[in-house]
Amino acid sequence: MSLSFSRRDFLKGMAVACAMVTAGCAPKRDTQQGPVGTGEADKWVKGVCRYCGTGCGVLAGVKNGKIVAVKGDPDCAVNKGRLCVKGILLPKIIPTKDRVLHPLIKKDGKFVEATWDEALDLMVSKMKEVLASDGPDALGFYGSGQTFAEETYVAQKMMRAGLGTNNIDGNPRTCMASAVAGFITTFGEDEPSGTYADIEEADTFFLIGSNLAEAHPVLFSRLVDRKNSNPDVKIIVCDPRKTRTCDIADHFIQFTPSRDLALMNAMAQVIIADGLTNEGFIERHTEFMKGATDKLTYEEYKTFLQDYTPEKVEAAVGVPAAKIREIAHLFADPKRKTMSMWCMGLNQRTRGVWVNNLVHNLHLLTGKICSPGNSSFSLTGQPSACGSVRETGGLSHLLPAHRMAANAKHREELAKIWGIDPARMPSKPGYHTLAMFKAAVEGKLKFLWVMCTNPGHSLPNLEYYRPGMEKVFMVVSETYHPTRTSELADIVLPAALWMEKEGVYGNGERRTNHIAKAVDPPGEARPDLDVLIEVTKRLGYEELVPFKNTEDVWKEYQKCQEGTAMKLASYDRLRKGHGFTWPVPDDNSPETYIRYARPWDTHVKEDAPDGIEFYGRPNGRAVIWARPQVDAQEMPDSEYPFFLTTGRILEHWHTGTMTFNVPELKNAVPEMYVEIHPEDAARLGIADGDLVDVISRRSTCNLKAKINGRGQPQKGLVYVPFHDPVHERLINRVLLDAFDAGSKQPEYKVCAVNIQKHQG
Ligand SMILES: Nc1nc2c(c(=O)[nH]1)N[C@H]1C(S)=C(S)[C@@H](COP(=O)(O)OP(=O)(O)OC[C@H]3O[C@@H](n4cnc5c(=O)[nH]c(N)nc54)[C@H](O)[C@@H]3O)O[C@H]1N2
Ligand SMILES: Nc1nc2c(c(=O)[nH]1)N[C@H]1C(S)=C(S)[C@@H](COP(=O)(O)OP(=O)(O)OC[C@H]3O[C@@H](n4cnc5c(=O)[nH]c(N)nc54)[C@H](O)[C@@H]3O)O[C@H]1N2
Ligand code: SF4
Ligand SMILES: [Mo]
Repeated sequence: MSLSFSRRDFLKGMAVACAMVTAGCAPKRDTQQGPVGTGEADKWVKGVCRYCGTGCGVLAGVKNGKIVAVKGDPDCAVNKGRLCVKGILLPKIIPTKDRVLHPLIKKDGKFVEATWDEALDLMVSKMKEVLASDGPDALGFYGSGQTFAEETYVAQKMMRAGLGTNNIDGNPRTCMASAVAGFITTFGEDEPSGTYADIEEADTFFLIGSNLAEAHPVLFSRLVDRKNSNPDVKIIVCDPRKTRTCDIADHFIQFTPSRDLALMNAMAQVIIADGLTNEGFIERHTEFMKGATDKLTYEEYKTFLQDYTPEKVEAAVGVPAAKIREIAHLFADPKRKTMSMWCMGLNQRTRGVWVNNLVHNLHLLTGKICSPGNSSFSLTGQPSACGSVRETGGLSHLLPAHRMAANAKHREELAKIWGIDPARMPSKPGYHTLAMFKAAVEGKLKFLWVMCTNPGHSLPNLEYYRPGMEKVFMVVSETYHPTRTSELADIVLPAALWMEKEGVYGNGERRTNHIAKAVDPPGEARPDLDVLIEVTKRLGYEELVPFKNTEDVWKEYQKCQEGTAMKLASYDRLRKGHGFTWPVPDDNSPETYIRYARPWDTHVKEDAPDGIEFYGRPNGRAVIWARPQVDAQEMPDSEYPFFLTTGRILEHWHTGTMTFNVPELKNAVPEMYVEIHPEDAARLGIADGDLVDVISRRSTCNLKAKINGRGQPQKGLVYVPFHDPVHERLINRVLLDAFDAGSKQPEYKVCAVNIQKHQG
């Protein structure tokens, strides 16, 4: 090997190692981070990281009844001992000055401490009053992908079987709803076919609308390891903005926001035209559709794609035709295995479901699915959006174990398990998130229980929705106070935090993992599950909650899984193990690596062709969808000439209640900012650090300009991380609340704004 060659390799290796450090991960798999904290721990208790959907296993070091350190669980397959900077610093979110220690009741506009009895008496009497005066649909529950599975399971049972309404929704609506609908419309069942283990098998990675380096840092470090271990691995990153994830990209595709439908249709067109399809797979395992019931022939689909040749779309998409051809060939190369990963760049869109379908299309056309390294993988955001909401039935249209509220057979099955008259199960789907908060604004919703989420900060178009939160009688179960939601509450209930209670999380790769209780909660804070059970009893539905502990809840929940392809591991196995990817058909079966394919998934018929069967679909075939390009609801115009997109940074978590409490994270990025392209900034006389007005049809924010920062938007695009709770920087006031007609997920990723240097 020549000197120049090895030097280039060395430099490339360095760039990759630097990329991992910027992602807050140690560069080597075998260098386990030491625990942070003070003193030696007396014992180490097994759990899962509190933050992202990666689902890293942790060990919490306990001394004198306090968590003094956290380290990665070396036996958890997700992270093998590794953690990112937020995970390592977890002990610091617990003993903070803004923990809520006692129930609070608002009297004459001021919060006063109350006993649990006083708070629950008031809450339950209000619920009964509303039930009597306005009926069950005037009550609502707004939950979270950060609760434990047991908590959401009980919450939805209380709302449906108890109160008699499907008005239970949660923040996964703002996060995963388009991915759910994408999986269901394509494969007939929710959640990915593969797991993270595909990262170590794939040769080509197609990342679109995911900033893995900042939002899933430990998965990013696995990707970096994969690239380091094999020089032939190629990474395509598609994003309207250059992000830290692009540091390891071989191809960075910077396209016009919301034009990725055209981009992927063009890739499909190239794949077919250039003979890169897997015709046998298409023939045996797929069918073509356009509307919900409109079948298409393969020929008609090819005709549909004629509008999307790379040459026809290159100007609109902002990517040269030759580049589109190049990445289509790389994606489809029959000698390579391809894994796609995406997240909010696709889901948070008015065409979120369609754009999810289009990624699946690319895998189905090439047959690159259902084998190791070939995977169409939607990344999950929250630690338990899958485990606690998609699986337990925590959305207004869902029932436990992937059943549907509108399906009479599904309701009957559940009523039987719950020992109630099926007539007690409401058939009308409840309010989805934005409809629920709109009903509060309009005075139709009279009572709302918010648990483990902060909608007063995280909903879009806040100038419209916040007054509704003030108007409705709102109970907020929270660990910290004040938050942008708890400040609007009538009652605040103090919640035990992560590892102050026992429960189960389910991560983005179908991995169910158990968190043991390590320490007692402070003050009078209680686990949300205890409060849910007590409120259900006080409402008079004692028979619905015969649960003494979390395991009792799990056992009943497991009964709901009988006869489905979504069977989860037993509590005993979960307690002892380090997570199991479902289906786990019985106590002796191993976890499942790949769904819909033998030998892994035993739900597949033994004689299925190629050992593959998409059994969620009536005919066992996955759908290749003809979905046209449709732009975002609000595109720039002469008055609002910029695209605004919002998202995340490594150090902070959502509404900042936890991460702004950690000095190291807060000091790293103390306030949020607006990223601007240098040419746009120069044209408008804006220098780095200047205060800028970000103005939309809804509202205005003032943020400092960031030019050539860690994220670099294309010309005509600005980007704001949404973590800042301070009014002037609370960017969700500026966003519009358009949503996908199918998934009802809001379009956080695209709207139109103007920017100007702040005067005075
Ligand atoms: N540090 C940290 N990590 C987190 C979180 C956190 O708050 N902080 N939250 C977790 C949660 S709940 C979630 S949902 C995930 C989110 O994880 P990601 O989705 O990876 O993160 P985001 O920053 O929201 O958005 C990803 C990218 O979408 C791009 N984008 C904008 N418009 C478009 C478009 O039109 N098309 C496409 N294809 N892309 C576009 C943005 O430029 C951005 O880089 O992160 C999880 N991990
Ligand atoms: N502009 C913009 N807005 C967005 C997004 C975006 O990309 N851009 N993304 C959307 C997405 S994907 C998501 S997931 C949402 C997230 O939005 P939210 O769910 O509103 O944000 P979090 O800060 O995660 O809220 C969790 C709350 O639960 C509290 N908490 C922590 N542990 C416990 C517990 O054990 N029990 C109880 N009761 N409370 C607890 C925390 O203090 C915190 O206030 O934001 C959405 N909003
Ligand atoms: S990657 Fe996600 S789950 Fe893992 S330590 Fe970081 S925040 Fe926690
Ligand atoms: Mo999310």
